[in-house]
Amino acid sequence: MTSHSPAFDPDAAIASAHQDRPPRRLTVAAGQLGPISASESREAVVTRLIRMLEQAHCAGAELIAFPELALTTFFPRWYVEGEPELDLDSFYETQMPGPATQPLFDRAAELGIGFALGYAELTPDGHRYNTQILVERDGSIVGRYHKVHLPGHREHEPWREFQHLERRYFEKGDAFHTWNSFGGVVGLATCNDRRWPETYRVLALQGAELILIGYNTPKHYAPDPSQNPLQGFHNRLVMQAGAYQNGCYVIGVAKGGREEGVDSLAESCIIAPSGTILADCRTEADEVIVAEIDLAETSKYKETLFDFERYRRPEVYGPITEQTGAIPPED
Ligand code: CDT
Repeated sequence: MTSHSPAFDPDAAIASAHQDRPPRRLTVAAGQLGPISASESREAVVTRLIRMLEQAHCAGAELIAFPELALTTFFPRWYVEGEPELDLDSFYETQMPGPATQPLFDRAAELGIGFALGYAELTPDGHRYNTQILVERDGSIVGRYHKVHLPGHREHEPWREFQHLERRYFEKGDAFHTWNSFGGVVGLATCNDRRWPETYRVLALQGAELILIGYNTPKHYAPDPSQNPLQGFHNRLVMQAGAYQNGCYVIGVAKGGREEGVDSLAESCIIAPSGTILADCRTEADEVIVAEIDLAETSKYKETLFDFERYRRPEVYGPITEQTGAIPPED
């Protein structure tokens, strides 16, 4: 007589393990900015940020993500040499918090809401970065990130309608980071980083469950304007894929609208690890969106299809870190 013991079903085991996992709920927000003019003061911008912080808090949020370079106009659109009326240094922060930003930190700590904020940083030893910080609910800075992928160009290119001189005005960051915060593992990335799959994967390999991405994306792409009508599609395509393929929540938050004559994409959104959109902005102005997420839900993807430990094949991925450009086969 044969006895049949029930076959081990790994998917059922994983599903039941998920059911036992306690939820780690967090209400998060994106604080999208409309345009900031070149003449707008830091104080005026900080007032706008505080208003959104308060709205997010009223909606129950404990964390709000603000955009890239959220304290000033997007100044890399100007070539400054030969334009002495533009005082470039005035666009950088030498202190964080500084006199103009301290009220944002104070109000956030008072309300018990954390935030991510992008700004141009000039360090005491003279380095310039496109920086993003993560601030906990008590007002302490838990992480600082320097943008890794700097798009655009270094020299004046007068054939363009406007410049994109991030490669002139910033140095490249040299690492992605995550931090234990907000009851989970949070990572930061900035604008152009979101187009590169390596960004999400390197963050997810450091355990990222929630990735906050601020952006300034002009709708006009001078090197290939055929991409212009696809800007919104590409924005979602990359962030939804990044979320799904790494079992992470992603918040993408824009500074959108027409700023100093340049139209920028808005379309901020909050994305689940399934890749679906939980909330999205409908305007190109200051706008807050909110979603309740459960960080424990990330395990549904991280422990099944994208169980890195079980399925990744790093021994086959050598070219990812060994080369930058493509090397096609020789004839
Ligand atoms: N800020 C930023 O990184 N913007 C880029 C546009 C680059 S076009 C020269 C982006 O990827 O959205």
